Amino acid sequence: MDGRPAVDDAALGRAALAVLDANWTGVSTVPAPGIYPHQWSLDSAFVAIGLARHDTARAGQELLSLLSGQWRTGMVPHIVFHHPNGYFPGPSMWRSEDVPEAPRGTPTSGLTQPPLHAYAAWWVWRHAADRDLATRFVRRAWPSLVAQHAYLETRDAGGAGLAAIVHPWESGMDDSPAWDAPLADPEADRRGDGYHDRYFRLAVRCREHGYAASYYRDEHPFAVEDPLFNGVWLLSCDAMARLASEAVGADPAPFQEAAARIRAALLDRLWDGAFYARDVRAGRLVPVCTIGGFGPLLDPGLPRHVVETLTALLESTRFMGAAGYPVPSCDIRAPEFERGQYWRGPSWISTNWLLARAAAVHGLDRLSELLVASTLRLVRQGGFRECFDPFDGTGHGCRDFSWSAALTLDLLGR
Ligand code: 2M8
Repeated sequence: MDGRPAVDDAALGRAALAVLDANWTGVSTVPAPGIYPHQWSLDSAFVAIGLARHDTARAGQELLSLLSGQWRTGMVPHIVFHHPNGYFPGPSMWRSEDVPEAPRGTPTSGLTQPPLHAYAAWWVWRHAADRDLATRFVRRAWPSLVAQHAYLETRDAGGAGLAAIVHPWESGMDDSPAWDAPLADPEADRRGDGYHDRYFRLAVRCREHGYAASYYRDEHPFAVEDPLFNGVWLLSCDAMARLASEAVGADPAPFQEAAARIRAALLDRLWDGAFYARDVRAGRLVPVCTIGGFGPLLDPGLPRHVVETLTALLESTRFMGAAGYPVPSCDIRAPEFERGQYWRGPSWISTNWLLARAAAVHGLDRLSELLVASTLRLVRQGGFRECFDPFDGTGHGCRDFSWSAALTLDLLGR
């Protein structure tokens, strides 16, 4: 499975860079031509990670360009619209310009996405050929990253130290079955609304309440503590602590303390033999195992017995064990699993990359290598597609998808 000749790697790397060049607008990178013609938050973090070893300046610019859309509340929006057209829901739905805290002249969405940005900034800093340039970039980004982390504290709808997402789009795993129960709504059933009608109505509700943290905390019907979102937040808190002491000359302690708080809350709130999303409004865990449940594995301080239980689940026939092209985004044995449906079954390069990192962090080198090799096999066979059938590797969704190309580049350079 691994042992391909270096010449193949070189060609794959060139192809990945060509995709990123084609998707570069001069300001930032679009996730894919046509379908996603703006700047997405999570995608930009992965793009910066992929560019880190190749182009420090562009990796930094990718993140700074995203942060130009940051709100005064500290929220980093999930989409920054550098031009008005081409995607629904676009600026006329979000109406960020009507919100006093949103930036003027740069329309954005009103939601956020997993806060991978501090980790991406740290990755750029760590791998930069030009350390001075990287340090200047980190110092520029630092106040925005600090504000983003403070904002996440305001999202604690459950009052226990975790950030709650207020819309499935905030998870990065839009159609995951983890959101089915929290989205259940007899009124919407009666109208015959599909997922996307519900998503749209929920986004309109956020807008009608000014995207206010107090509304999210007290009233909004969808408030979910997601293990991936919070695992990524914890990872970025660790990265903030490192950047504070290594690059910025700031106090790392508040970020170390935040990481410890999130770790304790993840174990206390979301662990029940596996990590599950918690529906804050219903006061219960959503009983379906998805790829999101492996998010806390990114934490270097996760207790050993939890790491062992999680990796046994990951390697079992419910995830990697029965899939020729892992890692499926949902437990293969769950009734909700659908091999071709967006985030309900297919394998994704982004989550594979995060899991390969998580395995490496815990010294699980064999597992990490297996994840790297199977991820490279997906793109070698299927190209830089958005996602892949976990049984036969067929590509689905967009072609020339930026994060698939960027993370391939990183895996080749490791
Ligand atoms: C998908 O999400 C967007 C909405 O934000 C969509 O479905 O139109 C997700 O896969 C998300 O994680 C990703 O950031 C975005 C752009 O690639 O597409």
